[in-house]
Amino acid sequence: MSFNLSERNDTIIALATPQGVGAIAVIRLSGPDAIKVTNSVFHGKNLENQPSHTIHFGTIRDGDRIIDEVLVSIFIAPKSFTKENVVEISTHGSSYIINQVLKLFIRKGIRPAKPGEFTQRAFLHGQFDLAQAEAVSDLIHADSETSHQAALNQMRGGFSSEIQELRTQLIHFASMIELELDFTEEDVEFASRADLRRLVERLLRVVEELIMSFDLGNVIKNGVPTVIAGKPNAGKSTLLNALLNEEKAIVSEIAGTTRDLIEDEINLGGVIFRFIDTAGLRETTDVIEAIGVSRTQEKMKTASLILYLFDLSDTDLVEINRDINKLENLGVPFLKVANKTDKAKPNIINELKSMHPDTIFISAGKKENLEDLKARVLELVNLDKFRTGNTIVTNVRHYDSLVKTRESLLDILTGLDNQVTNDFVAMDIRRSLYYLGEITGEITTDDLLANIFSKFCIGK
Ligand SMILES: Nc1nc2c(ncn2[C@@H]2O[C@H](COP(=O)(O)OP(=O)(O)OP(=O)(O)O)[C@@H](O)[C@H]2O)c(=O)[nH]1
Ligand SMILES: [Mg+2]
Repeated sequence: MSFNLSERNDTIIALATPQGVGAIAVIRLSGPDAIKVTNSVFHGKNLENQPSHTIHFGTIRDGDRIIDEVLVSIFIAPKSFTKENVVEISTHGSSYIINQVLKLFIRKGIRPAKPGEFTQRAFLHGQFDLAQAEAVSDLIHADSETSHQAALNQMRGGFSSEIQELRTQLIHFASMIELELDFTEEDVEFASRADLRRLVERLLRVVEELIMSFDLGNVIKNGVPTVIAGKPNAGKSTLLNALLNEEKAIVSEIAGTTRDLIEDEINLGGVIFRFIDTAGLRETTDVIEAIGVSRTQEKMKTASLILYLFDLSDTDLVEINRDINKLENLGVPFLKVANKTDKAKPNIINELKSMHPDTIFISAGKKENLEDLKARVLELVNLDKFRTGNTIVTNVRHYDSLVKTRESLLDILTGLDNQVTNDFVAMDIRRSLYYLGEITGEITTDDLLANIFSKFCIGK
């Protein structure tokens, strides 16, 4: 997909609400002819004489034929999302009506919008920068409170303004050093090398922090990976099903039922968790099961959280202690979950309570005490981290640019250490500026733009 200049100046149309039947649907137009062409098919007031930000009742007609009774909202350039003339037509939500209206406008010379074209126009007209435009897409796709918050912060410019400010300071140094290049004979120093070093070190700290926030951002977007692990028959699949309220995984009394990883998302208190049911951990001669077991072990290493499940009806405390020891060495936070309280061996619960007071006792089969388990899961992921208004990088493209920025910043420092000549320092600074600019869109190629906006849906 590419956009040429003439395409950027015509008037576009798309359905802005989801496909399918609803009470109402909103069709949006943007471009110089949006109001004029709408007026030519609208019966009611003369829309071309109306002030911006007003709503008008009337009918859309194809010749004499009434297609629908509608409400038309008018936004006059530049006071609109795209900074162009924008019209939003609220029709009744039938796909027949929507198609009739779209066809009518296309016959009148309006072009169907490409995916993300409304947002792209907003970006091209300076409504917001690229990082913010991408946040619009994240916002549309956000399905939990925390991912919504992260996208909202980014769209409001939290992320961008931080980058902008650092970039401005660095530009200042770049210009000073470039100036020195013009005075090489004189041996002057407009830009203090000590100040430059301090700025670069500060920049590095911010960039490092943003890079680190990416892991957290990823978790917010894709869910906290939470592995349910334990011996065969501990009740792992039963627990997954109970949490999901759905028979997702096969449950049976045969040890070694689950072989593949089975996963699904659950929203707990506004945070998305990705629960992963695994093959029971044991030595096995079954080739397929062995592959499952080794996948489980891999998955445990990369998890944010492990639920270590064991069976109260078939428990060996020595074995449990050995497993807990292994988990402690793995370094991933874990919860000790004792399952099958409904058929626990005598005394075992009291013994466990004194040995491991933090054990959570549940019955996955009878869905007992699951609320307690959920609460402990939430506690463990340290919600404060998720709820801060802090800047969080959630976008792979930004992460990439930040990593490259870090490299070039480190190059500046190495250059300063080795007292390289000015033109080398200037070059490294320019490189850092370039990568920082990539994030906010000051430096873009058409390919990059097309790539970003194509990820939107039509009508956005
Ligand atoms: N009484 C009782 N039985 C349970 C409970 N939870 C699970 N079970 C039973 O324990 C057996 C094993 O359950 P699964 O969920 O398949 O166990 P698993 O850990 O997934 O086993 P693998 O996939 O083989 O590793 C099944 O017969 C379940 O019905 C419980 O809380 N109480
Ligand atoms: Mg299973």
